[in-house]
Amino acid sequence: MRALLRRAGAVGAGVILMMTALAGPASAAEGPSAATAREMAAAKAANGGRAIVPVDNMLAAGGLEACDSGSFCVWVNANFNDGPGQWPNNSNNYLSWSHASCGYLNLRTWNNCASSVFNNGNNCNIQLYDDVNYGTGRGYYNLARGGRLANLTIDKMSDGQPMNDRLSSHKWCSW
Ligand SMILES: [Ca+2]
Repeated sequence: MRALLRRAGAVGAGVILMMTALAGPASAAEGPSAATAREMAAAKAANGGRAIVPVDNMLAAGGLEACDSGSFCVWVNANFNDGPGQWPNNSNNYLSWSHASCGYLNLRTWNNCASSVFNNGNNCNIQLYDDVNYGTGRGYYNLARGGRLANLTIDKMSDGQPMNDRLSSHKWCSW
């Protein structure tokens, strides 16, 4: 009986370990912005309730200027934060392009992850798609050369729905 109880205890510990392992990706999926917000709140509390002014060059790291000339760029968060993922060429499936902070629900890829975008191309407009393989049926968006969208929750695709966390492929010079 005692041995059985010990074994049950071991199984219980195993379950707890498994749950801990599962909690890892879930907390990572909330992205750096939530973590940053928590850190800012903690810093503000530690500073006697006075707001902490972010260091500009820290926020700029990975921002708009990190997008290479000639590339189409995407970021995990609004305002060109956390990225960029960038492509000088077409991409027919963002599942092929990994980015850890996109979270496990997106298989840690750029698929359905972008929240701000920049067409830093040298020659062409670009068409963005909800679907893979440049499919227009689920919604697309025409972005002119030089065009940048800082918050995809307010930009709507052809189906009238916001573009945030939907992009799955893009094609240059297509409209
Ligand atoms: Ca999609």
